[in-house]
Order: sequence, then C-alpha cells, then structure tokens
Amino acid sequence: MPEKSNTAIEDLLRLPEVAEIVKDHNPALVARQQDQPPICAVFDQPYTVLEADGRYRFEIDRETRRRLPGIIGGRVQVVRGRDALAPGQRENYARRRNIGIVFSGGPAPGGHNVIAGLYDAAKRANPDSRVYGFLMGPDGIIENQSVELTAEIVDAHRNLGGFGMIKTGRTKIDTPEKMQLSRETCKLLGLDALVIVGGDDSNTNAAFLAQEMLEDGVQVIGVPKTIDGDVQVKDADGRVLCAVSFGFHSAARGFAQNVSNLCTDCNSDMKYWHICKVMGRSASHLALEVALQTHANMTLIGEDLADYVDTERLEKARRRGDVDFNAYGMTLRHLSRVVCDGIVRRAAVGKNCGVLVIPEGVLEFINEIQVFIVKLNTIIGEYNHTHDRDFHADHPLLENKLEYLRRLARRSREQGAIAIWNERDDDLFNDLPEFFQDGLLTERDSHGNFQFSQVKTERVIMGLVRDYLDILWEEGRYKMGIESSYYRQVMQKGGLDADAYAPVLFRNPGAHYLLMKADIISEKTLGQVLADAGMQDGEEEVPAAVLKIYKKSVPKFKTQVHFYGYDGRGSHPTRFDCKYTYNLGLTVFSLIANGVTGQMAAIRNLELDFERWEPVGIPIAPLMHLEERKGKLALVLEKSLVDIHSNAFQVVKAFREQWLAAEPGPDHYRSPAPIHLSGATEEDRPLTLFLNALGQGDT
Ligand code: FBP
Repeated sequence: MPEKSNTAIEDLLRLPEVAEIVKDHNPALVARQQDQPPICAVFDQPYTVLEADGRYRFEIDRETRRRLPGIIGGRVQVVRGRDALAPGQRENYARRRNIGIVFSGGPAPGGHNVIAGLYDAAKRANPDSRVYGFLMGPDGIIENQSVELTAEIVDAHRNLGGFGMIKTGRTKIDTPEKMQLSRETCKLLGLDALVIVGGDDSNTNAAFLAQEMLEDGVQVIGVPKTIDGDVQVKDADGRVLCAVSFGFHSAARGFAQNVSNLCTDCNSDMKYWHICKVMGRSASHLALEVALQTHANMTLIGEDLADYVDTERLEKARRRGDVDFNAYGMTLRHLSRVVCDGIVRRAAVGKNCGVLVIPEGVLEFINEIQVFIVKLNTIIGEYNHTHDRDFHADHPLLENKLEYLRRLARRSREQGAIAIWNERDDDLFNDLPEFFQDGLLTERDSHGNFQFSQVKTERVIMGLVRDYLDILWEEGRYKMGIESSYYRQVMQKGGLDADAYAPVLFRNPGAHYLLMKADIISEKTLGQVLADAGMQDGEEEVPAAVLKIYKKSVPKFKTQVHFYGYDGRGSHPTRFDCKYTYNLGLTVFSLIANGVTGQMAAIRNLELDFERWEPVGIPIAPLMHLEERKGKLALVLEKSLVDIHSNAFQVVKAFREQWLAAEPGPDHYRSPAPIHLSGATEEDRPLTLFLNALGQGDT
C-alpha cells in the first residue's frame, strides 16, 4: 500500500466509521449498561418491612457472645413488600438518609449492581438521600476518601464487571485507631448506615463495626461477595439461607470459557497437556463448577483429597498392630501418582494430551503442606508479637527466613524440648524446591490468610508428576498406544509382516491400541527384543518401519500452564449475578430503612427459579467462630468448603472416568456459552447450585 500523506490520515481519522470504532464503548456494552435486571416481587411495592423468621437456629460461640453483645441477638429477617405503612413508620422509612458503601477484598462481577440497587432504592424512598462510595476499599473509610454517587456515575456502571466505580482494597479495620478513624469519618459524613461489600473476613469486620458503631447510631450491613463462592450460610440444622456469594457464577463461567477453549485446542492438535490453575483461595467450588461446565479430563477437588483414606496402608498398619496416621488425607506424592495415572491411561489410547484443572488452594488440603502453613503462621505471628516488628520486613530475603527457621530448629535440639519447628521440619522444608519455600513463606494478607495465588501450586504438582512419569517410562509402564491400523499401514509400507512382528513388539497384539512391551525403552532394547525373538541378528539395524513405530510409542509429555483468576473475576456479570446483585442492593436498603444492624443482606432460594427468590437479612454475629489467623485465634465467619456429599460433587465424581476418556474415541468436552445478558440460551444459575437443589424441593 502506498504511504499516506498527513492530510489523507487526517481525512481517515475524521470518518464517522473510524470515530465509531475507536469509541471506548461498543454497542454490546451500551446495551448491557441499559439493561434493567428483574426485581423480586416484594420490591414491586413502594415499601418493605421485615418479618423475623424464628425457624432458624444458630450455635453461638461463647467468645462471640462476649465480644459482640449488642448484635448477637439478631434474628433472620425476611423482607416483605407493603403498599402502605402506618404514618409514623412511613416517615421513618422515607426519611432522608446518608449511606456509605465500600468494596472490600478482591473484585467480583456484580458489585456495581449492588450499588445501583441500593442507590435506586434509596432515591426512590427519598430523592434527597445521599449515597457515598468510599474509595480504594476500607482505606477510604479510615482516611475519609469518598465520592458522592450520582445518577451519571451509577448509570455508567450498571451491569458492568469489576469494582472500577469506587475501586477496592484489602485493608482490615482491625485496630482501635482504625476503628476510631472510621467512626470519625461516619460522623463527618453524617452517615446513617455503612455497607460493607466483602467476603468472610470483610463481613466479620462488618460485625465488629456494627458493634462499635451502635452507640453512634450508624447501622452496618454486610453483603456476601467473593468469586470463591465460599460465603454460604446455613443454620445449625442445615437450612440454606445464602447458597453462594455473588461473583462466583460469573468468574466460574469466565474460567470455564477459557478452559473449554483449551479443550478445543487439545482436541485439535493432540500435543499438550493444558494445566489450568483456577482461583479459589481455599475451597474448590470454582474448580467444581468449571468441571461441570467443561468436562475437562481431570479436575482436582481439594476437599476430596483431604477426605482420602489409604486403606491398603491402614490394613498394613493394622497387621503390624498400630495405626498409620499418614494414611488419612492424600500426600503430595500420592496426588502426583493419581495425576500420572490419568496421563498414562490416556497415552495408552493414543491421547498424548488433556486438560487438568487444579484449584488454587489445593495444597491447603494436602496434609504435610497444611502442617507447614499452620506452623509458619504461628512462627511468624509469634515473632511479630514478641518483637513488635514485622517478620517479613526483618527477613526480606528467602535466605534470611530460612536462616531464622534453621536457628529455631537448632534451638529445639539444644533445649531438647518439644518445639514448633524442629530439625525434622527443617529437613523436610529444605527438601522443597526453592520457589515453593518462597511461596510458603510469603507475607499473609491483611486478614492473616495464606496467599495461595502467590504460590506456583501447579509447578509443585507438575514437578512431581514429571519425575514420576520418567520412572514409569523407565519401568515400561508409560507408553503411547499405537492404533493398530496405523501400525499395519507402516509395516506394510516397509514391506514387513505386521502379524509376525506384533507379538514380539506388543504386550496386547490383538488390541485396538497397541502397547509396546515394557522392556522396550530404547532403540538398543528394541534391537535386543527383536534379536531374542529371532526376528534379526544382534548386529543388524532395526528396520525403519519398526523404528518408526517405536518412536511413536515414546510419549512426549509437553505442558502449557495457565492461571485463571484475575481475568475471570474481571469479567462482566452473568445474568444470574446481575439479577442477584441488583436485588441484594435493594435488600440492603430494606434492612437499613427498617433499622437493623449487624446483618448481611442475602437472597434465600437462590438455587431455585427467580420467582422463588426471597430477600432476607442474616444476623452476622451468630455465624462467627474461632479460627487460627496469623498464628492466633480470631473470631471469623466460617468459610464454606465443597461438601463431598453434595449432589454436585457426587455427579462430578460419578463422571470422572467418562471425562478422563482414557478409551478409544472422542473426549466428552462440554462447551459453556460465553457470558451474555439476554437470550434463551443463557443459563439462569450456577450448575453446582442447580444440582445441589435437586431433591431438596422443586427447581
Ligand atoms: P476475595 O475473597 O476478597 O473476594 O478474593 C478472592 C480472591 O480472588 C481469591 O480467589 C484469590 O486467592 C485472591 O483473591 C487473590 O488475591 P489478590 O487480589 O490479593 O491477589
């Protein structure tokens, strides 16, 4: 193409078509912003009231009762619609309010709709009410950095992913100073209510803020957010109040779309094992949903590995007359064996490829790693407490940290006392690859959580897998299966008698996929086997056709590693999350307008059809329990892990063999549709939720 003059370029840039293409917003995005999510029937009415539902029972921790006396008595509140309210009630419902809202923790698709729902409900009740968005997460509250939200700001973010409107952060309001500063901010802004949109730790924080701000008359409401899907609420009798946090469905679908594309790639060039780590700090909910969405060949579920019992080992111990505690839960080595088994079996039917899904937090469920995490948390927590300094600041390099651990181990030997870190710990730790040691010693997040996203989990597992595959190869147990028709064709072209050679070369000469004998593991051993069978003499070169078949039987294990996390949590919300979050926003306002505090807004029956959704408030304090954080016990909201007895897990387990597809014939991949707001093909809830609801009532 000839070079364009400056004038020609200017003319090009002036074209309306070009202007349209370079706009920041495309038509699909504009349609998304303009979409109005459906609302639960109760919100069709101008007012709402709360009705306590006494059916729910919680086992309350004594420490919670002591620390949160002002909010521990909260009950589950069901939001009901009303056409009219009694005069005093009506004025109170519609009085002018100032409400602050903050995002806390990692982004989750749908957060903007929580704000939109709250904003719309607050303005509908009283157009003079104000909604403030705190900037950059809880730091915005501590440092009084906020923006008053306008219709223009809110409209620009409706149904859009991310937390871009006001940003987010992971700071925890966990000291008397930060609490005091937060109270001052609320006073300065004249806030009636503060809304914390966050995960388990942020909702814990919301409960403490609610307690603290009782005397200031500031209500605090939490909203269950996290892509990890581990904020789920059941009462002591197992009744579900909140089936999943928002953002889970969208992130899982985002990941599933990518994983599914890799299944397509794998199915096309049959060359790679795609190793896909998917986010989820502890629980494997996201991996489980991805398994259901894609039917990837292998999906590890942490909770399942923790539940493993090595019966053979137990039996051996029983015969010896003792108990082998290492038989409970899977070891890292055993896990690598399980993965290898899948790889070897697929290779045997000519599939030198596959898709493996690894949940980010899987190592937490591996016994020996969990022990290291708890020990290191305690050591670091104790160091910070005793020295009133930060362990990581004082030991910036891995070598410094290892030296500190070495000193602890030496001290334990010298003192001969039982210590948290002894020489055996030190030896085992030093056996780990350096990058993994570094990962295990990374700084905990502000809530004291181990940061699994910073650890190369997949490298740890795949390193062991590679080592074991090498062993299996040398033992002759890892071979590529050769399709018999291909074998015959090659032999025929080479002028050799396929039938005569087959029993010499293969351990299963009549099979569809032929497996070379275990002792053929090099060209030399191949020649030897042929000579032993009298097919040629020892000095003779192996015929080219046989050599070709041998080479084909040598598996080349090639991997591509992918991490799905930040991409999925930045995706636009699914229709499910758009509806869910907008209605959560409306619920938040109902809780505020009806005067409760220390409650989490939620939607009951989320696992059922939209018509059955019921907005509720859940008291946060009764859900809390003591847990180890940064080496100390802290009151927190319990994370929900994958229930291995749930329908969803049982279905995945039942289909494991089919999806591994270690048999001749096609794989069973499922392609989830891309996320879209409208259209009959968009699924209306996560598959895990759908399955778990089966048998519990009609869906
Ligand atoms: P939240 O629980 O705060 O929503 O965050 C979840 C998560 O996305 C995890 O899946 C992941 O392990 C972690 O955040 C990553 O944290 P960071 O954003 O600090 O890298």
